[in-house]
Amino acid sequence: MKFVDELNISVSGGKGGNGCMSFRREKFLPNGGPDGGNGGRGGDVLLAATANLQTLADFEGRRRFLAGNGGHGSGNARNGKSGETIVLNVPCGTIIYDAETGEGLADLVEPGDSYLAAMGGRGGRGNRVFASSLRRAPRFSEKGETGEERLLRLELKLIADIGLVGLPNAGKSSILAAVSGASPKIAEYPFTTLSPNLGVLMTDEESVVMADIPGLIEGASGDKGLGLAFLRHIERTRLLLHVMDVSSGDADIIAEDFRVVRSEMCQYDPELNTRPCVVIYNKIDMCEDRKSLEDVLSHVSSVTGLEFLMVSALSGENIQSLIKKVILFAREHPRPRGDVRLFASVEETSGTAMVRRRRRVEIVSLPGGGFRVLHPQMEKAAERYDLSQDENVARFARLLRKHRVEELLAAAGATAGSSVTIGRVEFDFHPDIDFDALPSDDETG
Ligand SMILES: Nc1nc2c(ncn2[C@@H]2O[C@H](COP(=O)(O)OP(=O)(O)OP(=O)(O)O)[C@@H](O)[C@H]2O)c(=O)[nH]1
Ligand SMILES: [Mg+2]
Repeated sequence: MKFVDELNISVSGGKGGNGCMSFRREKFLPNGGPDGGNGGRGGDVLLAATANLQTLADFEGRRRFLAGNGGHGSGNARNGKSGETIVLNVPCGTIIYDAETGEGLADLVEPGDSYLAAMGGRGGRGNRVFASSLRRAPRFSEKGETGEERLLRLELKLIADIGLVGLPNAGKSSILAAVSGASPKIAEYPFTTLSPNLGVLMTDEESVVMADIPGLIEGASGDKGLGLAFLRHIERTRLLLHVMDVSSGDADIIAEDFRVVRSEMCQYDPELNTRPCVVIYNKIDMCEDRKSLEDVLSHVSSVTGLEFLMVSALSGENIQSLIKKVILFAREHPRPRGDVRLFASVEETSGTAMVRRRRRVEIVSLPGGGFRVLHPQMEKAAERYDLSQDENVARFARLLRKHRVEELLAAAGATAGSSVTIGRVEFDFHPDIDFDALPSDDETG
């Protein structure tokens, strides 16, 4: 399957169902009470991390996701059904950004981590809810709110404990295959690996995840070869295995190989060169003079100063020692849960999405001469109040008065007849409405 590690998607919560205005109608009961039910909540869109995926390729075909709408309320106090929530599965290591602002929203690391990406709209209340001892026959209901709509950028940075780096053809994929259950493509030509492979080393107590990425070449940081775009997938590892083909037995060639890879990693992120690293001298089966190879490798290692291991992925020589080393390292350096999260914890993040912040009213004058009122609560109310019902018009007017919108509009230069937009509602400005003449109501939303 194609490997995809970056893309944009748009998500929308479902619309809340409308509340219903209705009165009980029964034989011998001419003036039944209000019995309009509430609209159902719109469904949410959630993103959830799963260990079964290793790429965002599933999103290639479809980029727009809408949760289900809530059902409308009806008479007889029947509430509408909640809209269907949809859960989009993403690989572990998916980072979610707001595509418009670039703000980081969540980092889904562990299987099961989830993020509330778009909340469904609230259902409108039916007239039954508004009945009180003073108002026995409310002749209004609310409309459902639209769901949240967001454009998100998903970026995958795989989660692995160990990362394999090295020149093309060094034997990285062969090492991965030798130590784990993975079976990546292996071939005698460079750039066999075109996208990251993950392998898992299982013991009775633990499982260690190893990532194999395409080979790095000189100039990778200047976009040569394939390697650089994939270095991000070893960013979140705790140990690097630098795999080198030592079949030449030549100290200069081997030292140059080391230098090239380290310098490319450094140009991507200098921190990668301070990451714990074990040098894996691979293909030792190809050297006949083992003694002189050992001398060469000891010399190179005295220069690099890094721990090393001589192995053959092909014959299996020293592969058990490599496995032991890797497992010991993982055991001694466990990944603290949550350490790679870039943002507030997932729970908090989804919490913030639900907070309705209070904001000051802002008036924006539009190029065509009209005005737009910006205020989340009023925008929602404009949507919720069914303004074809007189009582709702009165409620909405009272909400405007509560927030002193009239004065603000006048201050901004609005005059009688100016067009005013709040959310999706547009009306003419009439600064002389006598609010006190409107029917009394304490429900101002
Ligand atoms: N003789 C010998 N050949 C090996 C050994 N390990 C790997 N090879 C061979 O080296 C070639 C490259 O191996 P890969 O595992 O594909 O190398 P890679 O580093 O993943 O290469 P890219 O994916 O292109 O970066 C293949 O032909 C392997 O069979 C080894 O220990 N001994
Ligand atoms: Mg490979």
